[in-house]
Amino acid sequence: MFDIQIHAARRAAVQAAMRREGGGAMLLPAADEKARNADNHFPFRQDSDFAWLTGFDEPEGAALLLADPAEGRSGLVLFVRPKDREREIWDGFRAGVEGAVSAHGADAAHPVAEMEAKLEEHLARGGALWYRLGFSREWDERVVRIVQKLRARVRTGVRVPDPVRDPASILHEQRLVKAPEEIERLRRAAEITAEAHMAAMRDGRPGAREYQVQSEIEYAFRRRGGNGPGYGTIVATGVNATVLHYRAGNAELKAGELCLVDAGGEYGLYTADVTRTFPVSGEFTKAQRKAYDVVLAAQEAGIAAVKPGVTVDALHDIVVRKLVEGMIALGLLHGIPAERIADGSYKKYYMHRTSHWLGMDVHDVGVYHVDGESRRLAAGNVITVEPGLYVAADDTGAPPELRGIGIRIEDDILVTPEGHENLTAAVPKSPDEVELCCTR
Ligand SMILES: [Mn+2]
Repeated sequence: MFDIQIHAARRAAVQAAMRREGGGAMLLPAADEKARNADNHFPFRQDSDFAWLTGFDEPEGAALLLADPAEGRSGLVLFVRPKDREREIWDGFRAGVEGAVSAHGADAAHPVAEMEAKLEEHLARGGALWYRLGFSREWDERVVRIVQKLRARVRTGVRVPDPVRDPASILHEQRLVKAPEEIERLRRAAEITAEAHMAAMRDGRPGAREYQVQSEIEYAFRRRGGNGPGYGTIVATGVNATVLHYRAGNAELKAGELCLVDAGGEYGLYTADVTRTFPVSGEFTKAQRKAYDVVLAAQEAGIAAVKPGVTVDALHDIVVRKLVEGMIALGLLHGIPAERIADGSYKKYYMHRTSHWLGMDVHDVGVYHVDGESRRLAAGNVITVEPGLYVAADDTGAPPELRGIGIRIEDDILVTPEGHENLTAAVPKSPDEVELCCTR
């Protein structure tokens, strides 16, 4: 992950925030290996919170972070898989309890087999337990068991964690503001993703299948040292582009169709999230270009507005306004923009939100509302701007040449002190650039 000092500094900041809120201990489970079928597992991906805090990249176990460690101690306790010569021959290196202490800055480490008993010891001091309920049933039950065991011992002087608080209010607030080393990872993810999208435009020709375009994209991710896609790659040609969560299937790309690609490469646990829509033939029809220009104008207006202090809702409103003006110009809606915005009829063609946070998770952590109001952007936030226009194939109210097309354009925007920086600006976007890339 990152240098050990970076994770140590993050933990110190989290501990300081915990102390401001009354202290206690934060319990973060590591990700487990997930079964795919029979005795096969999905490729391992560490839990983002756990990885952000510890930098420890092995499955199973947990981290316990004490708000108030003794002088000279880090306050980090790790529960890890123990060294096991036999298992390491089959599955690879394990840091073990020694490595968790020497290489990862833990005060102490214990094998996972002792986790429950050791957690009980650590949590017998009372105080807040920062633990995210409702994420893993197995972990929820473990925490309940520990609390029950401690309660049964209260007459011996032990205390019970109280209250149980969501670590998100501390951890996710910090993850929301990206540090320079995180922005560097996002830049690498963006670079790899730009190459992948250009490959898709180049190879997404008539006769190609969606899965072939997907394979070009994911080849580009991996070839450049990325982990692979940060989320399920969408390659949707023709009417498939009107299905918002369509994955790459086996449909054939046909001349005259638009192909929508929503794909982002993950690099060092940070992911890009980019959507482009290109003409399979290499050339937009007149009607397609008009519709494309509507989405592009909305997206550019949204990006232009990104700066510290602007709310997430304000971005959405700017984008919706532009889209609705365009929908009227295209003959999809009638009347005046303010009325169509007020009655929500545009949602037939644009039904999703414009932005989400981006980082280690594609829909990254961080609340969108603060004190009941839309959150204001701050320097270091990374947000997507992704307007779309989707016309159902059977929409008899729409001009025939627009039926069955889906267009979305999405970039990853870093909020800077001065305004913003488009991290994914290298991915061709103007219709001329896109056409050029398609025919190269
Ligand atoms: Mn997105």
